[in-house]
Amino acid sequence: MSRSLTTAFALLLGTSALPAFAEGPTLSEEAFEASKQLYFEQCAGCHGVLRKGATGKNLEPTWKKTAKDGTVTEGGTLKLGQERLEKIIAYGTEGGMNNFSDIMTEDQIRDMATYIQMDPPKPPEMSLAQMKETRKIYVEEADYPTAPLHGRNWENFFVVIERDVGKVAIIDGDTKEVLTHIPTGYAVHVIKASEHHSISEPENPGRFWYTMGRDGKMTKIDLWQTPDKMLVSEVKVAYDARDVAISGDGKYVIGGGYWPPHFAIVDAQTMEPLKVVSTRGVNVDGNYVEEARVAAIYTTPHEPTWLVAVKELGQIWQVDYSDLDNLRIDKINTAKFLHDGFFDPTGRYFQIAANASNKMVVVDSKERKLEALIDVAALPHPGPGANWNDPNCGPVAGTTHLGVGTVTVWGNDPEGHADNAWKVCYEVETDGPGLFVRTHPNSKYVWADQTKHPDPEVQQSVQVIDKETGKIVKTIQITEEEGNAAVHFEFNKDGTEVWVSKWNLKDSKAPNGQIVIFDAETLEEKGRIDGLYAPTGKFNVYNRSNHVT
Ligand code: DHE
Repeated sequence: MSRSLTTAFALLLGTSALPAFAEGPTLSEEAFEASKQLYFEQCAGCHGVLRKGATGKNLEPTWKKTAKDGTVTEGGTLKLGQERLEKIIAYGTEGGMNNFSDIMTEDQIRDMATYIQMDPPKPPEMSLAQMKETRKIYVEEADYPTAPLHGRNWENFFVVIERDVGKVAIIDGDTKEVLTHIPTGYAVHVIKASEHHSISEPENPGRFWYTMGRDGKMTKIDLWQTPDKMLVSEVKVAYDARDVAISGDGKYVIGGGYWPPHFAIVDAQTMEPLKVVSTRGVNVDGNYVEEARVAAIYTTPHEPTWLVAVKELGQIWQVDYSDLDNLRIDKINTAKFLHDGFFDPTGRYFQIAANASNKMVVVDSKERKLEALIDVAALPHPGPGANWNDPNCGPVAGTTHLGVGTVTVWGNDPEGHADNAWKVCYEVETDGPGLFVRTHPNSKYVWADQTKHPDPEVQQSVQVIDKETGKIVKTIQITEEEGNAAVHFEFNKDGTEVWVSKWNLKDSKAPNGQIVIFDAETLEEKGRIDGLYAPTGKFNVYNRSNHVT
């Protein structure tokens, strides 16, 4: 790990001294610091830096919870004890937690089990002034080209996350050439483009891309530049973050923090931070939440707003960017814990997973209100999501689940098919729990991965569902190489190809990852793009800037 990255983590993780214990589990200072860093890298995303739990369980030494109906429950890692905790970390759980025996050494597992029985250190805050100091400009605005500097079909470029080396690759979707590997934040999570918008849209939607690293670093990429100059600027808006979005008019970028729990609004042209808003608050159950993290953020296609999912509050905040000084935020009560979502084909309804509630939440961005809650299977996780037409239910959408091998499909056309709207149309049983589902309007099929299944053979294969019959028509083994998983899909611009990542989880800093390309019609493999570093998410320029889901 680089020195600057280590410093960034040290900052995130706080400098509080080793908690003193009269009795009870304890670690040497060195082991405590190492576990603190490993916890951030591997555990904090699901369990939270303060360990109060979200996608994963609460990991405080002791906790007491009061439900809405007044029922009190108690628990904690101290109660579970060293031996049980080591087993859970090593082998995972049936509830969807990964096994870490492949990722952590035995000593690391032992120390982690002890670390989580000690009080969590609290990380520092980040002010607007601190964000401003981190801004870097690599290409001056005056040097932005007025037309693409390469003769390539940039609307069919793919922007690909190379997770473990902190880079994104730009791949020409026509020629399959990897044009460049751009340095970004650590383990970029989401990348978004400027998009078409019905009220006021940016010039050349899809030209500028903004990445969000897990370390809160946002980078701006210009696809009209020559590959060596595509990185134009960057700024850090948090210590730990996941999502980013651009305003419909292309003027602002919003970045959401896991820690500090806030969102920051940045000038999309200059990357100058303009405003920071805390997301701490009172959740849908009436309890104050300090670690109220920002999960998905989306631009609403027909309103001058963003939807900001405040995970632990169970609220979607509809943030109106038309007047930053008098920021209007409509706080929409939904369900916990909000995670990932996607719009319906009209761009009015936002469908997002509340994974701890086993529900899909639907928000009406026109009325700025909750539209529906749909009961689905355990831990829904749609990723980019999929919308299509079903012969019986009309327009539908689907999600994979982290907890179970099921794709749930629901009606999503309240205007044309009111009887089916926001009701489950059917479920498809897959071989294993997955992370991502995806389709394209020109394709007959919906693709689902099974990355969360502990059995390598299942984890390495994906399943294809026929939109007409709702049945699985093909299971495709992407790889049989040990330590590799198949993950995430993206179609090319015209929907004739499906790109799947082969992600080497064990040796993730080497250029041994691949993108495997399939013919979207015949489902036959067309070829592989080699030389990629831990490729995970892939984003096609045309599809993402034109709301093709
Ligand atoms: Fe993700 C999207 C959070 C683990 C790859 N992930 C998102 C989004 C959030 C999120 C909030 C945005 C959703 C949206 O825009 O609708 N992800 C988290 C976590 O908190 C979690 C559970 C644990 C963590 O520590 O981060 C987590 N995610 C993972 C992974 O393990 C994956 C497979 C690899 C990785 O990078 O760690 C992963 N997440 C992705 C990808 C997307 C994503 C590729 C974008 C999907 C898309 O096509 O839009």
